[in-house]
Amino acid sequence: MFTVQWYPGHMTKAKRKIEDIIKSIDIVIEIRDARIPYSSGNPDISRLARGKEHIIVLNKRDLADENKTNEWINYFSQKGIECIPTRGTDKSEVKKILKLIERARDKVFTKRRAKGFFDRPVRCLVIGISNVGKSSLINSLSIKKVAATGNKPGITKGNQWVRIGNKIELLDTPGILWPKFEGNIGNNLALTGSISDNVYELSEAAIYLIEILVQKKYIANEDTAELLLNYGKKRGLLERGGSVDLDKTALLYLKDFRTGKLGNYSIEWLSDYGSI
Ligand SMILES: Nc1nc2c(ncn2[C@@H]2O[C@H](COP(=O)(O)OP(=O)(O)O)[C@@H](O)[C@H]2O)c(=O)[nH]1
Ligand SMILES: [Mg+2]
Repeated sequence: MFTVQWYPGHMTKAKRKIEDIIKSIDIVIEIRDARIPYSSGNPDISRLARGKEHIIVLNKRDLADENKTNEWINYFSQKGIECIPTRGTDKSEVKKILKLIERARDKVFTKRRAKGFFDRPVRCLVIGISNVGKSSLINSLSIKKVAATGNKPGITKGNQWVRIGNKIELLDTPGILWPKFEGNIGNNLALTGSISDNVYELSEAAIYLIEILVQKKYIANEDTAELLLNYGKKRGLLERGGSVDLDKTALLYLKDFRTGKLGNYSIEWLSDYGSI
């Protein structure tokens, strides 16, 4: 583990905002990072999604280990949560979420009809912590903007509803969630780029990453510091005296991980957790 000195600013404000908005939402579309499906979750999500239809999207699936992603998908499905892997930047792939949203909408309708209410469009909200792909996903989902449909309770002025299917509306602004604060979650979020690079030592983070990759047998077990040095040498990241520039190398290693250049690596496996 390495030290991440961070405190997500505006946490209280973000909390209040979501709690307000979510009152008028029927379907919560929660985005997580497929490489860290546990760490990219929010500590209060079960409370926030209570009484609503809850869909989990494991985004950035193109960067993750497919087998591990499938294990997580099965896990969430067994818990009764609709779950799907996606690539948020790919429109046709994201459209598959619509099927899940339609199923959730029909469940909402069934419940409402049982209470004697007429059908009205269901309202969806995309939520997730920073950088998981919320905006990309909303862009890929949106077909066209609809005119502002007047004031709805709890919705900040200026936000717009987008019609994304038959009787399905989506708020065009995502809800930003706060992360969990426990164990090595800060570290995992740093690796995937959900936390600013300025609040930890790059070389420590790169070494932490290498240790995980070794432990999960994605790469061979060799001296971690040496691996990093060789990486820098290979990429020509040398200082004036000819020695490897460790900071630049660490940053490049992290970047290459984040963009999938190192390989399709999942940092968190379902089997890492006894029960969650
Ligand atoms: N490789 C990959 N990159 C993605 C995916 N979804 C989003 N991104 C990238 O991740 C970064 C953060 O995405 P963004 O939508 O701004 O995240 P937000 O902070 O949750 O709104 C951007 O550079 C996106 O292009 C994906 O599925 N795969
Ligand atoms: Mg965004």
